[in-house]
Amino acid sequence: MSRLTRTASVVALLWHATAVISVEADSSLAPPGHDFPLCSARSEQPTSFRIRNLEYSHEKASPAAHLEFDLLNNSNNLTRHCSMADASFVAAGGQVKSEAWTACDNADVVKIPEAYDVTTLVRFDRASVNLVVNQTWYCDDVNPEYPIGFHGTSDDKVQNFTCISTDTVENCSAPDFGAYLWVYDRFDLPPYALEGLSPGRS
Ligand SMILES: *[C@@H]1O[C@H](CO)[C@@H](O)[C@H](O)[C@H]1NC(C)=O
Ligand SMILES: *[C@@H]1O[C@H](CO)[C@@H](O)[C@H](O)[C@H]1NC(C)=O
Ligand SMILES: *[C@@H]1O[C@H](CO)[C@@H](O)[C@H](O)[C@H]1NC(C)=O
Ligand SMILES: *[C@@H]1O[C@H](CO)[C@@H](O)[C@H](O)[C@H]1NC(C)=O
Ligand SMILES: CC(=O)N[C@H]1CO[C@H](CO)[C@@H](O)[C@@H]1O
Repeated sequence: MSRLTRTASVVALLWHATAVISVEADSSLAPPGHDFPLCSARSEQPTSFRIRNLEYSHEKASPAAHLEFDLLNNSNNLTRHCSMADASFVAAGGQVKSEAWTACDNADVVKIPEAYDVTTLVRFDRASVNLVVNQTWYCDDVNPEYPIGFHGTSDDKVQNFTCISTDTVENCSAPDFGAYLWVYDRFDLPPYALEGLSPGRS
């Protein structure tokens, strides 16, 4: 990376980091669900997502399809409403990139580890009706001095996916379902990282 590119990235990072700095100063900006009772214990046992109100819609003239659902993480009782449009959600046509991930809220994912945002990434293959959800979340319910981050994933063929199709649009929905959530990584965060209470920090 050239010095100029590096400077530009640092500037971009600092711009995004404004919110991060206030995370350390304001515990009300800690990631939601972090202090939910038994958050850590549940995340270390077999856990699950609950996926509700799933709807898929593709206007056939459009290169992208829309997918939305509510996602409850049963470890910390946190619900995310995911609403996304992406070309990778369209069936066939060779458009599907197997490694395409779409952020739950369709936003760009900014990788700032210190932000400790709950991030949710989604992959949906219309042909096989396979839905993969990756989420990163945080717990410090046992002791705020020892916060923990978790990476988990679910991978399911959506059951009873039912569609109404016209010449111009395909609309589909599915009944609510529970998805096994495999926690494939657990990582320790710096002391009090989620609280902004670290001694010596202002
Ligand atoms: C979980 O979240 C739901 C909806 O946000 C809320 O009604 C419920 O009381 C929460 N459960 C617990 C145990 O806090
Ligand atoms: C999604 O989860 C899988 C584990 O099933 C992991 O290997 C992969 O790196 C994750 N991808 C992203 C973009 O988080
Ligand atoms: C799918 O439909 C079948 C038949 O109606 C039903 O037995 C099954 O429980 C449904 N599965 C889900 C996840 O709703
Ligand atoms: C498909 O869904 C869209 C958006 O929800 C709706 O406006 C439209 O009427 C639906 N069309 C059919 C044929 O169900
Ligand atoms: C099936 C399952 O994991 N259910 C749990 C969902 O999460 C709530 C709390 O968020 C627990 O009370 C349930 O046992």
